[in-house]
Amino acid sequence: MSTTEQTYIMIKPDGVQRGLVGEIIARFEKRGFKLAALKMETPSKELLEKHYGDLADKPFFPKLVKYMLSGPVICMVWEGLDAVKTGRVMLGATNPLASNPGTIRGDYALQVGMNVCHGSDSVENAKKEIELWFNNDVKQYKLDAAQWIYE
Ligand code: RTP
Repeated sequence: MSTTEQTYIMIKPDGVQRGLVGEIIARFEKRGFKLAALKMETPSKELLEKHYGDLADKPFFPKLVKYMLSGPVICMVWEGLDAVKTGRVMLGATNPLASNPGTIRGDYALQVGMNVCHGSDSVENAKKEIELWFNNDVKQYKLDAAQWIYE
């Protein structure tokens, strides 16, 4: 059992503008994940084009980059058991219309182009994204509550 898996979670400009930062952080904290890195950033076009590089051929790519450039974002690394997969479940489906109630997008979003948050879709991509956004500068510390979270 690996309790040290890390995922990159980002609150997009609409999430910041709508005051959802505290709510999203609270969900990850309450679930039992450990916060390993956190910052607010106004990303450059170059950084976003790298982050979304695999979508460069998609018709919505220019719109996506414009959206992500529209305001500051919150960048986070969360750590814990199955952090990548569980993080995606907590975010909900990419298109909020398909997101279950109880997920972040299912509770707070209506359209795919304003879907509040990003979460790494694989352990491999999480590693790349943590390097890209944090240059791997994540904190290592013991979460004392872990003894009440893991059997
Ligand atoms: P994310 O990377 O933001 O967590 O999203 P995802 O993996 O769930 O979805 P992905 O396919 O990687 O798409 C990245 C983001 O692009 C926007 N998008 N717009 N048809 C559209 O207009 C469209 N499709 C995707 C969304 O903001 C999506 O989160």
